[in-house]
Amino acid sequence: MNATRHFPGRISNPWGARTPYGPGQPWPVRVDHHLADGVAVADVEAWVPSAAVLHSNGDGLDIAVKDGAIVGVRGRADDRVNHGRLDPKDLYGWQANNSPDRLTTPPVRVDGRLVECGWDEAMGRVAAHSKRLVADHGPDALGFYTSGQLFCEAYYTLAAIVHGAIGTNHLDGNTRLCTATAAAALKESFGADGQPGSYSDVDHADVIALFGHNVAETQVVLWTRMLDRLAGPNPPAIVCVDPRETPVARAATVHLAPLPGTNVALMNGLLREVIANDWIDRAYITGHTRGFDDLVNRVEPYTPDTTARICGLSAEWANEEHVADLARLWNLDVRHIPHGGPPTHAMKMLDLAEEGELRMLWVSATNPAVSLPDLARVRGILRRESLFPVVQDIFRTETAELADVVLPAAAWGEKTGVFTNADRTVHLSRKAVEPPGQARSDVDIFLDYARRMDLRDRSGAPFPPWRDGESAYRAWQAASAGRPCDYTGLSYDLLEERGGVQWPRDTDNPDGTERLYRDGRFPTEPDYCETYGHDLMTGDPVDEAAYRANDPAGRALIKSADYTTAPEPPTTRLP
Ligand SMILES: Nc1nc2c(c(=O)[nH]1)N[C@H]1C(S)=C(S)[C@@H](COP(=O)(O)OP(=O)(O)OC[C@H]3O[C@@H](n4cnc5c(=O)[nH]c(N)nc54)[C@H](O)[C@@H]3O)O[C@H]1N2
Ligand SMILES: Nc1nc2c(c(=O)[nH]1)N[C@H]1C(S)=C(S)[C@@H](COP(=O)(O)OP(=O)(O)OC[C@H]3O[C@@H](n4cnc5c(=O)[nH]c(N)nc54)[C@H](O)[C@@H]3O)O[C@H]1N2
Ligand SMILES: [Mo]
Repeated sequence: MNATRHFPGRISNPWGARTPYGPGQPWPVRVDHHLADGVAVADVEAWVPSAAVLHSNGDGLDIAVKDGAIVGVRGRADDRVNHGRLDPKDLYGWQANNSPDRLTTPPVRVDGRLVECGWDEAMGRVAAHSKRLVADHGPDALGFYTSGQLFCEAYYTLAAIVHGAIGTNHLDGNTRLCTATAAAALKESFGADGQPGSYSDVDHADVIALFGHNVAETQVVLWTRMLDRLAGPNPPAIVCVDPRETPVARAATVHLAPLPGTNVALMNGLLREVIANDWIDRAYITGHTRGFDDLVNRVEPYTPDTTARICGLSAEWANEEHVADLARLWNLDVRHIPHGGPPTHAMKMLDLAEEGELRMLWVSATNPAVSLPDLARVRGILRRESLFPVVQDIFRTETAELADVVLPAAAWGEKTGVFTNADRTVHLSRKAVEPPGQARSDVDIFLDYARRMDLRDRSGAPFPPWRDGESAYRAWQAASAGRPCDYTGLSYDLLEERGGVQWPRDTDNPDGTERLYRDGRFPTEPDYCETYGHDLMTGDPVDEAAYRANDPAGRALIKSADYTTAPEPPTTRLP
């Protein structure tokens, strides 16, 4: 029925052949695969369930294994995210696993050069250095900078070690450069950061608006879903807001190209039009939201003319109760868990390192010597004598070259773990092959560190109490119970059997939850919300008393802001 296809031209045509469909119809299955040269499907010894981790789309796939090595991938026809399709990163990204320049043995810096040694020497140095810094300068001398590309088991373990046992707030991720803005906005409006919608919304939408999202090139499989709707009967209209002429812009019904950094003015202008034309559901707004009147006043000055002029168009971690819950769960002293303010911003950690306050920075699965802003300064700080950088990666990256200790990690396909995509779909990725040389999974590296640091809970038992990825995941499931992102129903076995499932999965939603807030109730109650929010203009946090006094009682919070000019407006030299 569904021929498995091999597209040799998938780099030049990332989206593959069209399978058109109409509104409300199921998206047809198209199973893509790619195998190494000379390997036939019949040669594959095992297909190991996994999903793509190289972008936040989470395409379900199986890893092909032969003679203990990854030899290819095949899309999962039954996966809700991709219905079998794979993009170029999915099809070819696994080749990096087999690359000869993978890190296999931990190097440490000796007389200015990185010299390979064993794990004992490398981790021994990291633990000894950490202990010395904590003793001499306190836990805030240590900083940790991680990634959005690891598995849930590794993050939860790292967070438990850093916030729980070491007790520093200096933990940030590359998501700071990335989707942290969207997560923060969701918390401000809905009290929690789960994305309310679902990729299956594409199947019935009349209009798809893509605001500064070049989905065609960055979430390729999601764009094929949109292209298949566009090729079918009654296609949706595409609205693209992007200063550049992207493939999305070329396919769009309407393309608005505002000057970079003028989005707030444009959105305010669009909201003013929507309100002025009464294209709104007043009963829903009254019943389920707070702040609409403020919004009306705020957007009033953004007439089409004003908006067009500005845009250059022709037109946290803040809820005390949650911290106490964590302390109970982890059996730690609540005073030990830093929660006076949000975790330290990555750029702030670099400021602290420059000032000599931060003396160790442990970087995992991110390459800040390439991806942070102001690179000359970043590299200068990483080279400072007073800083002890530890880099945990699968390759000897630009950042690793500046490290005092480099820890070789097992890559995707070489370890088992769970991760979640942009529409809340949770996937399990099973270990398919052994990691090269002495490389170890990220969660095992963090747990080894915790043991060498001799971290303990209040009753003196080793902390974290879990031993490996699977037990870390069970601890995370327990921590998520009753929270908006409840993972308790998403066991490894269930995920292996079903492919992707959207959190939360509970007795009411045995197949996972397609859309959040269908009943118009939002997790904004003061005892349940993840943040009390901020003033969007000044950034000042709203305090608990003020939030309680104006209890939204399960309504969503409509917040608005005036347009302000960007701190660094585009110039002809830096467009
Ligand atoms: N092939 C590939 N895919 C990837 C990745 C990758 O490295 N390679 N990375 C993954 C990751 S980590 C992420 S976060 C996603 C990112 O995916 P996207 O969100 O699509 O991000 P970008 O391509 O960085 O930017 C999207 C668009 O925003 C436009 N833009 C810039 N400034 C403005 C502005 O002020 N207003 C508006 N409206 N638009 C603006 C840019 O012209 C650009 O076309 O991609 C993921 N997918
Ligand atoms: N100029 C510019 N800068 C940008 C962006 C941009 O568009 N332009 N985009 C921004 C965005 S959205 C993002 S998300 C960031 C991304 O920036 P980075 O986080 O630096 O992105 P990557 O290069 O993907 O780095 C990931 C690192 O993790 C390693 N790695 C892969 N798998 C594993 C594993 O299993 N374990 C371990 N320990 N390591 C692993 C890889 O070898 C790689 O070195 O860049 C941001 N910076
Ligand atoms: Mo990103």
